[in-house]
Amino acid sequence: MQWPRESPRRLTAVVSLACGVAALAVAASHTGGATASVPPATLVQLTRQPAGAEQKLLAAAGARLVAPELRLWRIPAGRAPGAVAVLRASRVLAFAQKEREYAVMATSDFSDPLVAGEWWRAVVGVSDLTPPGPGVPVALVDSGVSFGHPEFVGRPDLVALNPQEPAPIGGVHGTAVASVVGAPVNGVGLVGIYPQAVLRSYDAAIGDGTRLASSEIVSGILAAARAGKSVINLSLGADSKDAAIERAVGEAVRRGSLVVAASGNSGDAGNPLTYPAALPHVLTVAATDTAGRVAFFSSRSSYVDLAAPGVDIPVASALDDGYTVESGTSFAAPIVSGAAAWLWTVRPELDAGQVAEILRRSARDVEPAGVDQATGHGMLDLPAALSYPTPAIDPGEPNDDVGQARNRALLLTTKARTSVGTTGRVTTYEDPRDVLHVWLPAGKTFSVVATSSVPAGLTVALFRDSAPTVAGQAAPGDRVTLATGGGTRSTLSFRNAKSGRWAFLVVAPAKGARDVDYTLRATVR
Ligand SMILES: [Ca+2]
Ligand SMILES: [Ca+2]
Ligand SMILES: [Ca+2]
Ligand SMILES: [Ca+2]
Repeated sequence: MQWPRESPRRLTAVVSLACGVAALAVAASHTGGATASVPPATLVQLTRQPAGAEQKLLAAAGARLVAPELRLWRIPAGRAPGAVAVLRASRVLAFAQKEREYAVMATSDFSDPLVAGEWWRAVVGVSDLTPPGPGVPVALVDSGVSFGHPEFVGRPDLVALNPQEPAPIGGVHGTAVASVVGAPVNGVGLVGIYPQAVLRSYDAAIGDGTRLASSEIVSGILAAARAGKSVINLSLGADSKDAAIERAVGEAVRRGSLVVAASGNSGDAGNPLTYPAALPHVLTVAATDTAGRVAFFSSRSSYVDLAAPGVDIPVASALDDGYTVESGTSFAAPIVSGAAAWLWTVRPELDAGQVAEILRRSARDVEPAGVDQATGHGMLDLPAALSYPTPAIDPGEPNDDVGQARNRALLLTTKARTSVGTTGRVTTYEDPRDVLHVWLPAGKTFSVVATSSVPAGLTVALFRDSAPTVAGQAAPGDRVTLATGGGTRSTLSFRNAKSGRWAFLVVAPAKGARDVDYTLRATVR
């Protein structure tokens, strides 16, 4: 289901979307056309004070001395090429460049008339921030975007990943979600959390635009993932696990994208686990209301990572090219997706896992205290995220079972590499274990020392290479040995009396531990 409230819940492989209603009537008006462009002047810096002939040349070209201490001159467009050529020939030119135009960096004075109603802006801390220019994209796998809506017509950096089903039926939900992420500062309607976001839209809706098939969602996630790293927003869900979507999410994570999903709107309707919200490696977003409380409909589970506003959110409406107000975790997720893309754009050295971890850890705790099933780590706090320290890298995800580790050759030690250190992180619900291939040479002792960020935080074990799984159903006989230790340090040691062979090293949170950062060193002697 897509996640506004009034939708009928669907428990089948078809995932549905729907929109709440309540029109917020607004007359959208276009701003004036672009001003005619004037050819830019040229700025030149001289290597020394100009001699007499050069002074005459500059005067004849209408040049103006901009900064005497820099010997920097501004030459009007028409005369510049000739003057620059002469100065260059005289070896007196340090550089020449076109005059550039810079945008003002004003914030909070958007003239877009509905901004005053966007109560959520202050809650997540963006009211006083200057959003960045285009950067890491937000990919929407949804019902398509109405490219003709006043917020999107002519908008730069809006890319269709497949043909978009036209309004009025298709595209209603997708257009609303897109506006929450990236409605531009254009004097019209709303402003999204990241107004210059690069938006990519995959229309995964069938027919009336309120139901999404697994295959279409998979195609959308993969199209987004193939296009390069992005934040993939999934404001959709169903309450049965879907192996196809799980694989697609895994592939998107492998390719370096961050997947964000709405937690679901069934909090007051039996609160079933919903997917993809309850898949590992998905940043799961709950919804709060205008009073800062968890929305009654917001689905609760241990998979919830953080919360964002999701009640009475002003959005663009594809039905009438106007605006409306919507509620649902569908509209909380894109606030987080836009925030993630913003953070990633200004801190491009982060990987997807680090972006997710920063958003979780920097979230503002809300009632009840501590990590909880309603809001996870708490309310999205973008200013806190932007300055949050960089967490350790957790390489090679997803690597949660032997299949992923085997297929991707996630090697820790090899025949040639017998001493290796790495960092990582395991999180009970988001990243239940890290599985790495290790080489056990004949007659040698393989050892691991693992240090965890919390006391007794880790289970470290060695499994046979033939083990079909190391998850809950693993056969006891497949486990070769288990680490021992107390405090924050676990040690594992195994002497291989047989011929050289591969094995799997498995790192998981110990019972009772939840978020564990670790460092690990493996050696062979
Ligand atoms: Ca706008
Ligand atoms: Ca999650
Ligand atoms: Ca990990
Ligand atoms: Ca893992």
